[in-house]
Order: sequence, then structure tokens, then C-alpha cells
Amino acid sequence: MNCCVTGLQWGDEGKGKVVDILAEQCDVVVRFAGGANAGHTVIVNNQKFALHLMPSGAVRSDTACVIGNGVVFDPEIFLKELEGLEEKGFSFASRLFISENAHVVLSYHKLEDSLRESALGKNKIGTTNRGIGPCYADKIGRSFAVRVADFRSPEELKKKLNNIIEYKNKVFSAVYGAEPIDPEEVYQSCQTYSKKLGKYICNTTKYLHEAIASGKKVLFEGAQGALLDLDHGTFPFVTSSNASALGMSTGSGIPSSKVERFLGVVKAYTTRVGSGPFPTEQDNQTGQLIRDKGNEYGTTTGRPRRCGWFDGVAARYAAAIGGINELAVMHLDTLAGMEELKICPSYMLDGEETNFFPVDAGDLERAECVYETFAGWSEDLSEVKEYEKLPENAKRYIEALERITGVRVSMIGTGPRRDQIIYKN
Ligand code: 2SA
Ligand code: MG
Repeated sequence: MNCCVTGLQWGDEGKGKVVDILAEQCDVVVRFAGGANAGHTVIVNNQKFALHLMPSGAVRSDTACVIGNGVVFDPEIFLKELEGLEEKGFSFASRLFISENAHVVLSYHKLEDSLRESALGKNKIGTTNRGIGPCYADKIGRSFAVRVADFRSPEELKKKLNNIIEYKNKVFSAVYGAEPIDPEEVYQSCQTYSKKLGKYICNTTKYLHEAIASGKKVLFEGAQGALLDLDHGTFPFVTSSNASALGMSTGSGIPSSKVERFLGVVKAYTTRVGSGPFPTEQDNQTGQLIRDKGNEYGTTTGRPRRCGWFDGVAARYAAAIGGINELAVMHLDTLAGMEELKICPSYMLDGEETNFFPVDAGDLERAECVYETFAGWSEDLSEVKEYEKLPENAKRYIEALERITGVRVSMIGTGPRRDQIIYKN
């Protein structure tokens, strides 16, 4: 079965590990949205891989890896990742496919990202400074966009870069007083990328349709999470792509009718990194406990993540918009030792109870959480392999997540290793 794995929270749900496990039964893993802002951690034989752009299938030597058209492709970071994996013995000959239609993140996008964030001051979005927003803005704006396909025509790319950078330099200097960027330098780095990556560039939509037609199993790997989706998340505190499962089709060219499994990944609690409303946040000892036990720090930026209780309103909404038919609950082990656990199935908003997630940032700021309280467990879960062997209170907690989200749980994460997973019927 073809499968799409996306996060149902604000990212960092543990998608990388889930994708790595599912990749065993798949032939192709596709990234369809986001860019090097993602941080997917995969641990194989005690070796830790923090992947940003490379699909998590990269650490299985026979899995094809596709960078879909919906990705904003940072060739500098990608090359480092590729070479790092090659040094560790992975080969990518005939198993790496980069969409010619993907848009390219260049140095001026990263500069623009940090200039804008500094200018916003306390109103900043809290981006990863990876140039994601500015690159997608150029894509939507069309006039100043560079696509992977442009690497094929060096002369035209040179002209294009000269025009784009001339314009950007004017704006950056006038608005932010920034130093000018040298177009020649950007062009030279593009030459290097083109030489090293040219052989992987292709029409990935064609590749994917042919792969599916020939019976290959495709796994779509989301980045960030549904609540950071540009259209359906907590705007403006979102990323600039359709990070929910809804982005799968536009970001790959494969319609949802070709995909049977829509697996949503959640953590057993909630985290968020960057600014924006977070109703169940525990900016207190409870939050700190979760952060310490769950090692909740950004994989890309190292930022401490904000931590809180499981937000059932948000997860139910994310599951609904993504057509999610299966749930993976990660980091259940992190909650061990807490006397009491809480899940928020509804909010009080302006005196009325609601269980439909209001994406409006102002509404969310005012929303007050209604909680259900559960007894915790003290047993360490890290070596439990069967659902039946979980402590009764842990099972009760999982069943509550199913009831509140309306989706059945099929996988439960009990630690970072590949084998620390429980399958549930
Ligand atoms: P951006 O850089 O424009 O996409 O930032 C916009 C918002 O999206 C959030 N965002 C993320 N949230 C969680 N995890 C992400 N990936 C890294 C990780 C983040 C890190 O896996 O830990 O290392 O800090 C990710 N990428 C983007 C971001 O925090 C903004 O709220
Ligand atoms: Mg992450």
C-alpha cells in the first residue's frame, strides 16, 4: 500500500522514525513539502542521522529517494547531507531523484529570512532562518524564482541571477541597510551544485507515476506538521508550505486516490518551536520535565521546544483535514513517572465550549483548555514490545487518544531506536 506520513501537531512528532520503519516495506520515499527547515532524526545501529532535506529512506540502501516538486531545495545543505551519507557508506547511484520543478533556496533567501525576522523583533515568526518563506514567496511571485531545472542552462541562469540579485540588493539595502550580495559568487556555487547534482535531476512526477503503475510501494514523508500548514495552520505562525497531508498531491503530482494509508504522527504530548499560540502549553515545571525527559530541542536550530499536554482539539482537526486513517503515538515512554496526565478534548472560547479547532491566532490565544485527567504510570516503557504488556494506565491513555481524535492507533513509540515500537491492532 502507498502511504503518506504527516505530523498532526507543530512538527517534531517523530515522523523520521516512523518513516524509517515503514520504509522497510517500501520502494520509494518522497519528500513533498518544506525544505531544510525540517529535522528528521533516525537512529540505525546506534548511529544517529539528523536529516534535513534527504528523505528518511536514505538510510536504507535499497530505497529510492525523491525530492518532489513541492520542496524548496537548498543545494548547499543537500550536498553536505549527501556527501556525509556517502562517507558513511551509502550510495545514491540510480536511487536519488530530484524534481526539476522544485524551487531553489539560495543564499539571498536565507539572508532575507533573517533580515525580516530581526526587523519584526518581538513579533517575529521564529523561523529556522533557512530561507523557506522567502523562497516560497519567490515561487508564488514567479518573477524572481529559480528552479532546479535552471541548473541545466548555465548561461541563462547567470542572467537570471544577475537580475534577481540586482533587485534583491536594492531592496535589502533600502529596507534593511544590508550589504550587497555578489551575484557572481551565487552563480559559481550554482555551477558546483549543478556539476554534482545534475545527474539526479529529472521529472519526478513521471518517475512516481511509473513507479506506482509498476507496483512499487511509495511512502510520502511530510515535514513540519499540519498546524504549521500555510493554509490550514495557525497563520501567521506557520511555515510557508502545505505541511499537512493536503500538500502531498500538489507537492508530488500524485493524487490522494493512489494512497491508501494516511498515517498521522503525534507525540503523546504536544510541543511547539517558534512563536504562536499554544493552548495546552505548560510553561512551568511540567513543561520542563517533559523537555528534559523527551530531549525536546530543535534538530535544526537547537532551540528549546515549548512543551504541553496533548491537545485533542488540535489533533482531531489535523486528522480531519488530512484524511488520516491511522495514528502513530510517539514518545509515550517520556510520560512515565508523571503522577497525572492531561488531555484537552475541547476549549472554552468566549464562554462557549467548542471542540472544533479555531485556527485564528487571536481565538487560540483566548481559548481556555478543558482537561480530562488520567492517572500516570511509573514503569519504564522503553523495552515493552507488545501492547498487552503496557501498564493499564498507559493503555487507558492510548484509548483516550483514540476516542478523542477519532482515529485508531496502530503504532506506539517507546524510545528513539528503530526497534522501540509497539504495533497495535
Ligand atoms: P520556517 O523556517 O519559515 O519554516 O519557520 C516557520 C515556523 O515553522 C516552524 N518550523 C518547525 N517546527 C518544528 N520543527 C521544525 N524543524 C526543526 C526540528 C526545527 C528546529 O525538527 O526541530 O530545529 O528548530 C520546524 N521547521 C519549521 C518554525 O519553528 C516556525 O514556527
Ligand atoms: Mg523535527
